[in-house]
Amino acid sequence: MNIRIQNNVRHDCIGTTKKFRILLTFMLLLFLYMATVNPLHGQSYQPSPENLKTREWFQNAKFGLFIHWGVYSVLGDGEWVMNQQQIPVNIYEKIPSFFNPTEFDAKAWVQMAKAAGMKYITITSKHHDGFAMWDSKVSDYNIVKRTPYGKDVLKMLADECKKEGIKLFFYHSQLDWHHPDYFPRGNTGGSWTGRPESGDMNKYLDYMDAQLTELLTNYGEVAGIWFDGMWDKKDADWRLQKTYNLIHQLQPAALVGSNHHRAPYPGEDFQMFEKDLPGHNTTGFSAESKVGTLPKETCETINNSWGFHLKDDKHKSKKDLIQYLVKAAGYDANFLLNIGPMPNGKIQPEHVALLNEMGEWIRIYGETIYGTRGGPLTARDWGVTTQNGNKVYVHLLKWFDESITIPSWGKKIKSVKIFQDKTPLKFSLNDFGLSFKIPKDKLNEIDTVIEIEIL
Ligand code: H79
Repeated sequence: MNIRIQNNVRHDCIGTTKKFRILLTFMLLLFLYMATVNPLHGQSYQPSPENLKTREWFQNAKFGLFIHWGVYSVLGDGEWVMNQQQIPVNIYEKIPSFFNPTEFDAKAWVQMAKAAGMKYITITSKHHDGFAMWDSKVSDYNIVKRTPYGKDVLKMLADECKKEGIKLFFYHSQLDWHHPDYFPRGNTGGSWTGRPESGDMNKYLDYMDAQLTELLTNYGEVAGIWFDGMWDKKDADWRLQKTYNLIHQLQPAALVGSNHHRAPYPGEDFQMFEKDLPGHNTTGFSAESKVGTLPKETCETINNSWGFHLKDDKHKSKKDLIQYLVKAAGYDANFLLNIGPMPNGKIQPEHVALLNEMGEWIRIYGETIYGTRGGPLTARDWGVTTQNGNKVYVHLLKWFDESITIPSWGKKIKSVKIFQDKTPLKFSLNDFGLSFKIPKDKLNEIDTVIEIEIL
């Protein structure tokens, strides 16, 4: 009886193994099928060594300047004005003839970014209105052919950035309210644009790839392409792999990122979060977004607009902006801070002043931001931590008491100091965590930075 039972058991075991093997083979075949057929998720992507080097530079850089500049600035109503005011293509096409930014000074822009402590610039090559801000040969809907200004601002900026050691990214809109082949149309840029009720999306994507080829061929080293607009047609075939491969072939070191508010697709090298820290969703854009393992960036506006907005005076404060930079670093992300230059090529003086104030702060505290990674403790109500080697920086963004206990993270502590003047602080590692005392006069309204040396 015992033997029979044992036999039965053994027999059953063999059955299970066989079933398991069949299931395994099936899953392997399914995986191979997905890998070859699924155009988005199945492709394996191996970033080149140059690309990995740029990723590391990017993570160390921490702070960049976002620039939204296009012919829309003439109307002073933001970069969405064409859609918001439902201006048909044939009327919108009149705007470039008024765009004459005679005060544009690439040197002044780059100096401003440097003075703010920014290490890179991301500028709109083409926004949703479809207007090219460079000397494109693929279409004459561009700054050189259609504006009285007639000069290639991207070229001037690229040359200046190169001279000054600032890296340059191009923001490029996949969504296009102007091109007739952007069809079927998405959720924006509807029939009011006056475009034909037919078109060939593949032709549009060929056009986009041709324009990207220009940007990645004629403007020297490009740090990356910052895509936006896929969300306009969520289920379209965007031929991502073809476009991403093209970019990686033309400039292997360039990073690809896309503001599609989803988990990254193969071929992407960094992940961005619009107006939110990674994992947050105050805007409602990031509901489907999953925080991945790629280098991260969060972008935010200096007032409430991306493109120049005449009536927008909701400028953020110096404190808001510095604290956002610090929080981003604590979340292991870069901060890409946006300004929208005016139609004359100048930047609003309030914005220049704010950037200068950020620069003053970062000249003192840069060591606690640049080159760091998110620290051992995730964000808390009181602030965040950053880390570089054996130094951990505790950024107290909201703390008014003379002592604090933070969770310990299993490291022995060599010293605890006020970062700015190296005042040593009394500390103790105890059952509740790491406690230290901060003299009241050392508490800083923006960020009390504590430097902890670990063993
Ligand atoms: O390029 C910037 C925006 O133009 C673009 N992404 C950033 C980086 C963007 N596209 N969509 N959105 C941001 C979110 C959409 C916001 C909208 Fe609206 C709310 C579109 C219409 C209502 C904001 C407010 C834009 C126009 C009015």
